Amino acid sequence: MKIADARVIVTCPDRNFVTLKIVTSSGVYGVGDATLNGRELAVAAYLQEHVVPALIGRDASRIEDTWQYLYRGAYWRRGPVTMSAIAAVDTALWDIKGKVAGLPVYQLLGGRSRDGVTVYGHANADTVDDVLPEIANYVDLGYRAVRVQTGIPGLASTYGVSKDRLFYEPADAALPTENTWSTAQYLDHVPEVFARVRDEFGPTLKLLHDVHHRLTPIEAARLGRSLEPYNLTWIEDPVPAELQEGFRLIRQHTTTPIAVGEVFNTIWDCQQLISEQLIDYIRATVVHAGGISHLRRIFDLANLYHVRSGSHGATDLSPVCMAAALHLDVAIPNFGLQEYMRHTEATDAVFPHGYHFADGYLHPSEEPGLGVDIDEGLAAQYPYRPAALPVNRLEDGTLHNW
Ligand code: GCO
Ligand code: MG
Repeated sequence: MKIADARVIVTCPDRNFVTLKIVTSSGVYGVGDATLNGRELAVAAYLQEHVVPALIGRDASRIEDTWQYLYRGAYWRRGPVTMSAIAAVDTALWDIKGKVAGLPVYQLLGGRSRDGVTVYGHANADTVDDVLPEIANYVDLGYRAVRVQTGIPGLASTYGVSKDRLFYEPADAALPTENTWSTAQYLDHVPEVFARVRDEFGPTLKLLHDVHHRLTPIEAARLGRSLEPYNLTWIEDPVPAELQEGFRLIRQHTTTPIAVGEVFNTIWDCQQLISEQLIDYIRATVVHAGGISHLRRIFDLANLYHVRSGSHGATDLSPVCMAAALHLDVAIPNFGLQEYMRHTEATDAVFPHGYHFADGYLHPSEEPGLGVDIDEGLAAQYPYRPAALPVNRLEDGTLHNW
C-alpha cells in the first residue's frame, strides 16, 4: 500500500489549523495535525516543499521507518517546525494503519489501560469573585479538574484571562499584542485566589494553575511553597525550561507538583527533567512532539521515573491532535490528566470526530483509525488569517516571557 497523495490543508474556522491528509493507493487515507500557533505557514511550507515530495510512493505501513527517514534524513534535527511536520505524517500513518486493521488506534498501542480520560477545563476571569461561578460551571458539567487563572490587580491584562469562556484563544491579532507583567504583584495575588477557591469548593476538586514560564526558579519555589496549603494538582511551566537543571532549585523548596512540556519537541527537551525526577507531569503533545510514535517514547521514559502524562490540549491543537492524544491517553500506563479546551462549533464542523465527553471523562472514538476527519469543502470556506501570540513586557519596558 503506497502513499499516492499528500495534501496540506490550511483552514481558519475561528482559528488557524494546518492538517496533512495522506491518501494511499488503495484509497484509504489518514489525517495528521501540523498546527503551530502563530507560525502555521512555516510548517505548511516545510511539509509542502520538503516532506510531501519524499512521501509519494513510500510504503504507508512503515511508520517507524518513515519517522526515522524524516528525522535523520533532514540532517537538521529537532525544533518545533520540523517536529510538527513529522508529527503530522506519523499521526496520519497511524490513522491509516488503524483503518486498514479495522481497529481504533488505541488497540494498536496495546489496548485500554483505563475506561476514560480525565480532563481539566479552564476557568478564568478578571477577579476572584468572577472566577468562582466559572469553576462551578465546570463542576456542573462533570469536570473533576479545573485550571484557575485570574487577572492581577494593577495589571491591565494577563495570560489566561479573556472575554471568551470555553474557547480562550490568545493569538488575537495579526501582530503581537503587548501585555505588561509584574512578578511581585502576581506572587502576592495567586495564593489569595486559591485560598478562596479551596474554601468554596472543598478538598476533592483537582485544581491547577499555569504560570506560563514567567518566574525564575527561586520565585517559582516561593510560589509553590505559598500554594502548598491549597493542595494543587500542579503548577504548570513555572519557569522557561531550556535550563533543565534549574528545576532542581524549585524541587528543593516545595512539594507542589510541577507540570512542564507544552513547548517541547523531543525527548531530549525533557530527558534531565524526567530522569532526575524534577517534574511530576510531562505535558508534551502529539502535534509538537513528533507524533504518536515519539510521544509514546517520552511517556515510556517518564514511566520509569514516576512522571505521569498531562498533555497540552489548548484550542490551537486541532481535533485531529485531540483524537490522537486520547488514543495514547487510554493506552499508556502512566496517564495523569489531559487538558481539554473546547473548540468552537465552526472548528468541530470542519473536523467531524467521534471522541466525546461524559462525566468528566473524554472517550476516544471506537471507529477504526483515529476516528476524526477533515471536511475539505468546508475547510476551504475558511481562509487563513494571520494571528500572532502576544508578547509580554515588564513595567519598565523590558521584554519578558509571555
Ligand atoms: C495551555 C497553554 C496555552 C498556550 C497556547 C499557545 O496550557 O493551554 O499555555 O494556552 O498559551 O496553546 O499557543
Ligand atoms: Mg500552558
